[in-house]
Amino acid sequence: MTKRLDALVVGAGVAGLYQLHQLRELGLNVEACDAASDVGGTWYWNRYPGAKFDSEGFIYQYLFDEKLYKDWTWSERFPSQPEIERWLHYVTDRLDLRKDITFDTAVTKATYNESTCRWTVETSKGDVIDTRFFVSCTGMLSAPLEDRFPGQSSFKGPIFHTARYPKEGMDYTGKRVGVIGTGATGIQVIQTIASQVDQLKVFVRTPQYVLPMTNPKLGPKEANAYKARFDAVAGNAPHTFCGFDYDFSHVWADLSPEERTAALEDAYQHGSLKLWLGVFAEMFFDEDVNAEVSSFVRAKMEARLKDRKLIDVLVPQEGDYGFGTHRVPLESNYLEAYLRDNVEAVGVRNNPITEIVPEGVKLADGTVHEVDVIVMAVGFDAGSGALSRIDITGRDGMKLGEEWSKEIRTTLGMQKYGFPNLFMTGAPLAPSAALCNMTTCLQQQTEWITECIAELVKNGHDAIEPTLDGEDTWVRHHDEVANATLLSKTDSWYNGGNIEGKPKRLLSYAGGVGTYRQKCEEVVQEGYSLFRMSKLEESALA
Ligand code: NA7
Repeated sequence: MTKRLDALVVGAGVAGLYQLHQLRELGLNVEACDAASDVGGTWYWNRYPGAKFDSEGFIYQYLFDEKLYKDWTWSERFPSQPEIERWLHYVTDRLDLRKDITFDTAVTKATYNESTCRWTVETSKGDVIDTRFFVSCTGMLSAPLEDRFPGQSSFKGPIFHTARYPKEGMDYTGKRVGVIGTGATGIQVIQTIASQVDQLKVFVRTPQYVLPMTNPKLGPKEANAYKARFDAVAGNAPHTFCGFDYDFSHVWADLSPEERTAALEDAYQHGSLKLWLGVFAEMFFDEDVNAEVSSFVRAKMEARLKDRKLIDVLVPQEGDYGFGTHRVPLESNYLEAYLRDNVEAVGVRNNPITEIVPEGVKLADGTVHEVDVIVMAVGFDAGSGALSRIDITGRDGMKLGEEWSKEIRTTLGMQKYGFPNLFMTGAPLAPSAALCNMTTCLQQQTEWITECIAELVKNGHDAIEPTLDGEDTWVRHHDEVANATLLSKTDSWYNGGNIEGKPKRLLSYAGGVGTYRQKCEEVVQEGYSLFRMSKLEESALA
């Protein structure tokens, strides 16, 4: 039997939970579904050892409800996955969301019907849903690159992607473990399991700049102190460059060399992402500034590693790529893990992994590194991946996956030309994980979508879709901002460079969270410029 809804929210993570709440408050007949067996999204799937925030807990929370915020207490500055998952359960229960969420249900197909301005959505359970609004909260980093190497299925031990880590955990005692990948995820895994395993081989391709995390436990005094700052945080974070509590604090040209070093040192000691996103904005635009900041971070890393061979494999060298031009991970004694006798860094930049064989990991020169378990921290098809993996057909038979395999375009990152009444969060060309505290961005995007749907309903319209001109305008602006930065020059998941053949474009909007919010508001004030709202009879004729 076909279920009829006003809105279907796909995903029950940070965005989906709040989106469901808002659309329900609006009075819509709305439900959510999720492929997972419970709420959490990213924090449901990424349960690998050491998974945790790189954002401070107090800033990652929802800011729309002061009591909801203050009734939850974090136990440490950068909480770990189990605590984060518990927080999302707390939110779900407080907002009584569970009754409207169907779990273990993936959307497999969605087709727009021009004669009704509605979507027909099919799920892995065989359900068919007829909905006016199809709201994707599927996450920016939720399509794992699971099949990365030939021969994976031949491996004789457990092999898994970090985002599909076994729920029951793994006992590493006496095991020889291989970890492939040293992005933010691999680093958390490596520093956590190094002392648990018999032997750890880390396969390192591109060296990675890292910053140390300072992660004190929070007692009642510290918790009360951060909660007392609620108004300041809620007022400030949505308007900063990256949605954190801090913003760029210094102007490079105004400082002497000594003052610059002092500012960098001060931010380094903060033990957060501040050195990256809260000191010098010039670092993102000016190659000379970037080179100096890169050399500051490099010196810190080299001093900890000491060993030249390790430095060559693990530390980006001059001319490699600039600090902060892709995701900077925080770490806790990650570099020191390589100083242990049971840990080996295997450089695979010039001797790549060619295949997985039953005994382990085989490199181009024929060497086989024998291991019992392989952890693949190899990343995601970011931004466009989750929706491209669903068979989505819009107007005139347009397929979203096909469109994005040619060029990744959206309007404000929240809609796509040719796909009326499809709304997206955490999608390409909006600020997202790359350069934004995720909860700050997702709150704003879901609120914008709710306001847009309310406006549409109020005016008796049936459909909204970007105009082609509108989409061109946004893509042009996005590219102008992106190309003025050094971000587009480094390949990583930020620009699709981690996947062969993926069209390149910076996936996250680089103009800043505050600016993006302002632009979204301007579009509303201008009567949804960039978009076209239509009534059923008009849209059927169009
Ligand atoms: P990332 O940041 O995309 O990192 C993936 C890592 O895996 C990175 O070190 C890659 O090296 C490595 N990788 C990928 N493919 C290969 C092959 N074929 N051989 C060797 N090494 C490989 O993913 P994460 O999960 O760490 O982080 C994603 C985001 O999730 C993170 O930024 C947070 O925002 C949350 P490469 O750099 O491509 O040489």
